[in-house]
Amino acid sequence: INYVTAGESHGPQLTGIITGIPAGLKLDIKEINDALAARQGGFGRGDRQKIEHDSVEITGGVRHDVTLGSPISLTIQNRDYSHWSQIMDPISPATQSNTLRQITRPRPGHADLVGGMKYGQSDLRNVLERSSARETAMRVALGQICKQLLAQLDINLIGYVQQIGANKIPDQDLSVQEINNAIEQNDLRILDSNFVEQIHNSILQAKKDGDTLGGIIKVVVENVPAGLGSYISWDTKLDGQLAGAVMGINAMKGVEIGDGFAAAGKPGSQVMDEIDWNPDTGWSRITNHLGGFEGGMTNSMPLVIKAAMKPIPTLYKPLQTVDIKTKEKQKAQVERSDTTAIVPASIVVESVVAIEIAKAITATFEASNLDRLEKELHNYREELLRY
Ligand code: EPS
Repeated sequence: INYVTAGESHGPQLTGIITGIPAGLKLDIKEINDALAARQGGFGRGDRQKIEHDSVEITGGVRHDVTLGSPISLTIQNRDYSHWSQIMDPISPATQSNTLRQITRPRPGHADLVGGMKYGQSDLRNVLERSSARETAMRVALGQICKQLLAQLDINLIGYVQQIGANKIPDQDLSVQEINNAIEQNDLRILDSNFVEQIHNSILQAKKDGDTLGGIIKVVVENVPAGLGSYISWDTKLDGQLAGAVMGINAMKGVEIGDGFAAAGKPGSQVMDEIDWNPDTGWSRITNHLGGFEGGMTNSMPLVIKAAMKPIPTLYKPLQTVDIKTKEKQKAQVERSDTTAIVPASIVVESVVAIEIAKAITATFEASNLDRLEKELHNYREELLRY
């Protein structure tokens, strides 16, 4: 599986192409659109989402709802383009009137300044438009195709929010289904709805202060067979690939597998997961401190991946910057933005994790056709049971 996305935040549309999805997968478009809607939602979003109603159009690789094994191409319209059609026009040469709304005061923490330096841009809009998290809508659409593929193989996953700003929600050891039931009860994708009011207030307070909030996201993946990824070379370790994909999401500053950083301060006896065996269910671990990975390989325990998201860099009460044209000290550009995007980001993290697991599965087993892949995986699971 490989994928690429294209498109600017206020350009005509987002485009995505994914290759390597087996033939014969029945796609549920409504489910993809539901995930896109969920990514648009969550308390703390700004006004852009009142304009957008993301839904996916499939333009290749699928016939009568079923994948063909060929590259799948998707588009998502940017409704906001109607307000930007001159400024973001892909074809017409630049004139005075279609180059209004230039950005010259880079926001600290955003791609603006370094992107401008690297690509030689005098209008930082040329950086902002692509570095915007708008692009993650397409990663969600592609990721949800992979999530549907994994569901066919009895592998299920979910992403949820564990911390928003300084508000930590006590974590619980729950199944994917139980997590889903709990987070559906509120607009923060958190396990315990008793925290909702307190967190709403802190988001509202941040908004009032012209400030923003980050947070922590956790993804759990269930029923992954042992042995995806490999210890044989650094770049075949699946935990490394997952960490790379998660860090590749806008605003991510940290990734943990299992107990992660906390494991560093504990003695080994409290970190290693003792091995067990049972004739009916095969090999397992008594605990899961290592988050389902040993030697860069899945070990059949649930995968536990956490991501730390920094607060959004666009501040309504802007920080100091320097204008790239005048070199004068100024306040940074203020753009319409969100107070927090931690809820949408939890769906984005879930989606890229789905892509990486699907990638590992389709690289490990013959995956031209879903039926064959199902049989191969079934045989492999049986073989592991007898090991
Ligand atoms: C973003 C700024 C806001 C967000 C946007 C990401 O958009 P705008 O500049 O149009 O107000 O709403 O996120 C999305 C559009 C999205 O779909 O997630 C930014 O600067 O990164």
